[in-house]
Amino acid sequence: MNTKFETIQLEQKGDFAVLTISREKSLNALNLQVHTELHACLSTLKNNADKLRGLILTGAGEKAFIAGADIVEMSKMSSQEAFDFATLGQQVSLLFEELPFPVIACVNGFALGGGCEMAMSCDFIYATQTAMFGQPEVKLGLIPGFGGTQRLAKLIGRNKAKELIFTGRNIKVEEAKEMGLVVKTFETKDEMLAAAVTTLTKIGMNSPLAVSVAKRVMNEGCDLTIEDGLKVEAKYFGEIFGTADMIEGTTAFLEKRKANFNN
Ligand code: DAK
Repeated sequence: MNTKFETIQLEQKGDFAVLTISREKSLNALNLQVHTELHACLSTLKNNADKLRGLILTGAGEKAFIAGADIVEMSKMSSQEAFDFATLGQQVSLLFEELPFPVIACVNGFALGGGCEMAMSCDFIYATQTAMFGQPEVKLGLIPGFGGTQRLAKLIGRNKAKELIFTGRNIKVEEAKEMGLVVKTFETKDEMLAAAVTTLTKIGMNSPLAVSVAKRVMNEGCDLTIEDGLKVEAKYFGEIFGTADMIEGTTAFLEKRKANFNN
């Protein structure tokens, strides 16, 4: 896998990888280069998915996860460049959802605008006590453009999302957790990263196929009516039947041993 990038770092640790946005001087703001490199990196991970069981997304340093789209760069964009930038950003957010293994956003410090949106395109969010979330785009005469109007409403409910997006206010980690945006909080970044590895290790002991199918069904089905969502669930439930992982999992249960999904 090509892991040589300038604005991001990909570090593989056994079955897992840690992807770090590395523009610490600009609080890891997302410019075109970050998006271009993320797109290349995530496409490679998607095409080599059999080599990984999970991904952690975080920001370099202690102060920010991602402080949003790069306002300096964005302010100079033409309408066409803004459209291309938004399209690439949206493709990146979809790539996180399409990866066939879990992705945990580990939020340290500011996750604003495009940063909050990037975290929401991961499967779930861990955060430190210093984390701060917000969609301040309306303060800049913009609206969220990397899926924030959609994903935030789906995650915390439309009314709460409207209140956050219309006011553009930042929220501290306690409120983000209370709203269901954040799953777990930690004192330090190191503690959070270690916990994310522990969680991915636990998930990694389950059937990788079943985890990836569960992710796909939930991403595809959760926005449908309950009837249509159940149809998606039944379709994939049928497809997973008779697979090597299903046979190993059920056989191990009957033989009173731990399943080994590595074969
Ligand atoms: N972009 C570029 N540089 C940034 C930045 C950003 N988003 N955020 C911070 N920086 C830079 C600062 O300019 C400063 O640089 P120097 O002056 O040192 O060169 C450095 O990072 C440190 O920041 P501060 O000095 O401001 O640090 P403070 O602790 O005082 O404040 C802060 C931290 C996070 C509260 C503050 O920096 C801040 O408010 N930053 C902006 C946060 C923000 O508004 N984020 C949302 C950006 S808008 C779209 C698709 C997507 C989007 C839009 C459209 N399409 C559909 C077209 C997404 C939009 C956004 O994300």
